Amino acid sequence: MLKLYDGTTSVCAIKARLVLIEKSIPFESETLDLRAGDQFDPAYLALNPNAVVPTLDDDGAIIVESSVIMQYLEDTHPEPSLLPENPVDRAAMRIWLKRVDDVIHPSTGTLTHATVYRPGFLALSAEDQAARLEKMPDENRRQRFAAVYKDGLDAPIVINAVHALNRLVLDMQKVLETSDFLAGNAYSLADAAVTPYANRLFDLGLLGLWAMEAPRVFNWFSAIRERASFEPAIVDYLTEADQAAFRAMEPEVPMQIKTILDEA
Ligand SMILES: N[C@@H](CCC(=O)N[C@@H](CS)C(=O)NCC(=O)O)C(=O)O
Repeated sequence: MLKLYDGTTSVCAIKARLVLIEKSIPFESETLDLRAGDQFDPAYLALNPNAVVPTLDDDGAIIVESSVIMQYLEDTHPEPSLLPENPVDRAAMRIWLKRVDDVIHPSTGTLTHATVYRPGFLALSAEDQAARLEKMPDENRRQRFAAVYKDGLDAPIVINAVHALNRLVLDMQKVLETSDFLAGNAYSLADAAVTPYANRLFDLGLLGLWAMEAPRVFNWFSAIRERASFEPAIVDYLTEADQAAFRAMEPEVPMQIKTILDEA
């Protein structure tokens, strides 16, 4: 059986889980505790040297990178197809996947770690904080996390992250004015790739900031939440501790983000 190394709230792992569940592919989850640092375990690093989830083990074939995993699952389990039929929509789907990887994922990570996960990091001793950052193999990632743990929403990189997410929602609105889904009129890998990020904006209490400007995004998100894959891929994985971490977020965060948007 396929084995997915994942994390409960991990946006990238959710991309993989959505595709597995949309395609009714049986799989076993090996859930890593990312806050406890399971991703730095040498046995896991041997599978994924980037020290991130998800990682897919298909009978010994190790596949990393969430967008690659999604497309691998499409190749190995082509039915039901999550590829748009025509090449133009297919190209649009690939652009969404690329945008998520290049821009939306780091921007969302910046925002989530500056708000939800910062208190847990700051509660560590200075030595443990330094050790935790040092373990991250990717220098850019390490610098980004160090900046948001130090300054929270005041870190200068937060401004770029908020603008990137603003552009995402507005571009989704534009596309959804003429089609039911992000890459044509059928659900595709593009929708699965963007879902965890829209859901994270929702969980951070931020999606409402675009209620007036992006009504189609709200319709799309409602339709996504009603799909049979949403609960088992996202909601059912949340632990009490995950929910408590999101609930403990400072209530003024949405206003702070709105201020950044208004200052643009
Ligand atoms: N480009 C990678 C990014 C994976 C990634 O950043 N995963 C996060 C969870 S969404 C992670 O494992 N973080 C570990 C950490 O925070 O140390 C992918 O798409 O698979």
